[in-house]
Amino acid sequence: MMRRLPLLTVLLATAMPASAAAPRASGTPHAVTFDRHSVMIDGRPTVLWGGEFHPFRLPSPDLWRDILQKMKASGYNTVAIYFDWGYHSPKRGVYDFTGVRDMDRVLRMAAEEGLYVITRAGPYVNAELTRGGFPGWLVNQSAKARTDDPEYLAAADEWLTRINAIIARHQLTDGRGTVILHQIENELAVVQPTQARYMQHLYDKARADGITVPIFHNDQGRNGYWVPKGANVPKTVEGPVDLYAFDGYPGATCDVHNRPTNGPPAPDWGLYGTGGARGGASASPNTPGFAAEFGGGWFDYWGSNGGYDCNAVQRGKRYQRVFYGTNIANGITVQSFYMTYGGTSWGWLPAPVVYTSYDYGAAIDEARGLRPKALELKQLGQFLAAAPDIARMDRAPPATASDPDIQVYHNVNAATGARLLFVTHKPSNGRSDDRFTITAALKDGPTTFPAGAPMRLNGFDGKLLLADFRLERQELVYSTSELQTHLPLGDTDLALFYGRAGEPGETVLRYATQPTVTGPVEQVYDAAKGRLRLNYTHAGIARVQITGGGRPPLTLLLADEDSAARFFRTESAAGPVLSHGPDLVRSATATGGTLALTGDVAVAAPLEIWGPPAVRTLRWNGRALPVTRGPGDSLVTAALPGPAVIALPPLTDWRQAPESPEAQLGFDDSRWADAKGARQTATIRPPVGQPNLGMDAYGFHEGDVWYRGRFAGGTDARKLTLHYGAGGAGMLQVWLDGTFVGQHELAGGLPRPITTGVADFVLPVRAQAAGEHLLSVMVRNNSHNWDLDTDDFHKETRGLISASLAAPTSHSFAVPIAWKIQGTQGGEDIVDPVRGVANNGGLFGEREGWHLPGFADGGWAKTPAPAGTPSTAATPGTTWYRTAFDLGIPTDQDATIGIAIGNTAKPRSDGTYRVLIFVNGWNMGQFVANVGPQRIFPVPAGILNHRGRNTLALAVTGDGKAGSALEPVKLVTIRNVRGGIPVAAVPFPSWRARAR
Ligand code: IPT
Repeated sequence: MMRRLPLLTVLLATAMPASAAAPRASGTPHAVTFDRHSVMIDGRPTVLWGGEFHPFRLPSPDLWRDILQKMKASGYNTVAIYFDWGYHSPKRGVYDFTGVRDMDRVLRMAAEEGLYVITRAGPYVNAELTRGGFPGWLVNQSAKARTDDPEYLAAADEWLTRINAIIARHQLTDGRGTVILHQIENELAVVQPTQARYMQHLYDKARADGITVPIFHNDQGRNGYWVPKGANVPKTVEGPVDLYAFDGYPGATCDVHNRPTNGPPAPDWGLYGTGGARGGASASPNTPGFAAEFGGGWFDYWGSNGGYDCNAVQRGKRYQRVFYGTNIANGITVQSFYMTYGGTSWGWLPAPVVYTSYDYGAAIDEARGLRPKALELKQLGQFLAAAPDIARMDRAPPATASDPDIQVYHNVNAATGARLLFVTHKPSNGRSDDRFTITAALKDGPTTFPAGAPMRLNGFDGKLLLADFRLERQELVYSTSELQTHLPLGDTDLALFYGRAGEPGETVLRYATQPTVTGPVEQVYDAAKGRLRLNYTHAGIARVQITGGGRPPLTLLLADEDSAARFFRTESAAGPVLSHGPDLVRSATATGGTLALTGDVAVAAPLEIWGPPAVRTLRWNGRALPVTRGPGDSLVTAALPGPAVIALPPLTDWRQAPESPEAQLGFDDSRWADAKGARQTATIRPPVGQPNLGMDAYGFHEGDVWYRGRFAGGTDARKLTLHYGAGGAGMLQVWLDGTFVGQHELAGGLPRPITTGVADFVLPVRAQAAGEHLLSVMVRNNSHNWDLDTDDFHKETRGLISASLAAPTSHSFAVPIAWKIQGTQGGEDIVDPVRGVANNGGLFGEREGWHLPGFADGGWAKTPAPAGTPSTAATPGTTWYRTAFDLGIPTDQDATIGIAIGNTAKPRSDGTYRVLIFVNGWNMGQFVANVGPQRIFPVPAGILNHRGRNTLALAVTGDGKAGSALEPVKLVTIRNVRGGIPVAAVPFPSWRARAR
């Protein structure tokens, strides 16, 4: 039963921008336009507050909803999604949008969960993906990528025709979805005429394919590249876009030892900027400030010391307030944080610059848990939703602080009169502890506040304050506390303000006559000005009731920062609901007097809610809960139970089998391709006269590739030199006539990894004996480079580039070698279309299906545990281990279980080996013992069967030296809550079912 709203509320509601309303696929078309301030939906200025999420980095489609719900609950109204061309296309003309690749599904879910979507379809995306998202087969084009060369355009159009059609089905503009903006290309920083024509082609193609929302490009920094035509701003490059957007990752980072560095202050990339296109003021004055990517963490690299937790802190709490707050003050009304959920670069997705985990230090960690910074983001996002006036602000007369170490940005919305006062240190990376007052020309005239105890800014911090602001049916003169949210509760209004624990706060409201105030605050009523001043200290949650004074009653919740961060706001059909207690509130459904909430509990706590007055009974995750009246107008339950501890089985009953039979003389390679004459498109080429050995030319793009080379023995057959390309922390292994000769690894991770190398081996003397000899070489290709600089870097050769066998002093290629090559089973005609192109390389075991559930490993040797003891000493080459285990995670719990290898406290081992980890046939990542840093590999529910049988297969490749055996392997619980959402098993075709 809904109460009738007073007329004033109805009027305010219709004037409310859409950012306050949840977007849905309503069937009703919406106009998406923009002006210099903001994007507008049906004419209503709207701040888009977004975060990046890559469905391809979470190969369990039901969990996409989990991420989207967590984003929504964390205050976002927008999700930005890259689409990875290569993920969908194993072969020219072959595309797959099913299962884990069902992009219709993620766009549908985003609409169902009430998030706008920014689609970023490439063709090039970067994103720390192998080839920056280009498909494997594209490296075989001689046309330069990201130009208007017809060969490249024809390939790009294959992809665009398909992905544009999917996106076009989910646009806000026709009411069938919530796609609101669309990006073409990504960071195209070469701006020659061929790129201009290419951009025009992409724009025209998107329009021809039915994309009707505004189109933009993401500039690599504020270069002014690809700004809308007609603004004539010096030093900019105009192009076929409707909006100009840029990315930026300013601020503090972490050094190689994970020590925080004190970075520069937050840049003024909008209203307060100076210096033209590259400096401050907009490169595109007629379109909104738009940061298509702004640092929400940073990626981590092979050989690091494990930088994600440090990045989460450096680009986390307080950084967000200072940097994102500075953006807000600069009128950047479209902001999207990269990443919000990074996830996992499973299989062969990662670019050489990253390892398996793409956690990114993002607000939602790889195991799908909310980091503390997510709770702060929620406060910022809810603030923007609560203050839609911010979508349309300009600089107001300067406000000053009484302390020179403090700066105050002062903006005003000319239509509503609302003011934003953003307070930071001067410069904003200052860390001093300051107490001060602010003087600003408010509606009432020049005002110095607070009147009570001075404001405080202690350390690296920023505060977004409001003044002259309409808050439901109340009028805020100013507050030194930050607004988190406000909502109507029938006849009463509620507002939640917060501040740093222990700091003073002052809130002034306008009342025609003196109201009655109850609660732990000091009050002063100024009858002349009609203003009520409240003074208090932020500690816990103070509840204040204000009645009378000529307005509807107001409940003020005045909380300290951390207490406020635990409130969730959800929208039910009967009105908004504010909840406190659970660790996540996903949804609220009102039916009559019952309010049904869903969410997660990590630690048992009572639930307290403020919601529509008709609500009398509560349900939590489907169960009815007895409620009592809380203090004021809330309802309170007994403690909601936390999760039960999950008992994980030890991994026992292993079976083990050696592989690398390709090294043996008797191995049959008669069906392998001759590596002698393929077309050459790679950027690194062999010396003249040498064959093209690069794996891609033979249709093998991912993971391992094998070569067998035959030569005639002789005195020159002494020194073998192999030039090869293998991506980040890649390697090769060499055998002569079945005997292991050695291996070579691409040294070091470093932020920019070494991706090619030259390996020298002195061959055993038997190579000099007359007759035919066999070289067997396995190259572990840890992926292709990105094409960040538009220089075809993604075409750098993988596999062998050239081979020379000669006397040590000779520079001739004395001994000819006839090579054969074999990689992924089927090459581009992948044999496992369910798991897809990223799942498999060309290990013998992969070609034979040893990684798959149901593979008959009964004939393999039993081994108690694949631990690195002398009795299980390693052999050079690859050895497989298989086991199965059962899980029985309670149905009402959500957990993330990981596979852990060795001593998880250390980033690196002494042994030289690496492991491909297959869970139910899905390649969940690579452990490289001597490089690191990742030792725990989260496996998403759905890939992992939480309630039943699982198969684990490990392909261990090492140098065979003592100490290079596999270290102990175990299951670990990374995260565990009571709650979650239903997750269906991701299909895991077994060995029997496999097409062979
Ligand atoms: C920029 C890219 O647009 C994005 O795809 C991703 O690579 C990201 O940043 C870094 O994680 S790259 C730019 C900062 C050079």
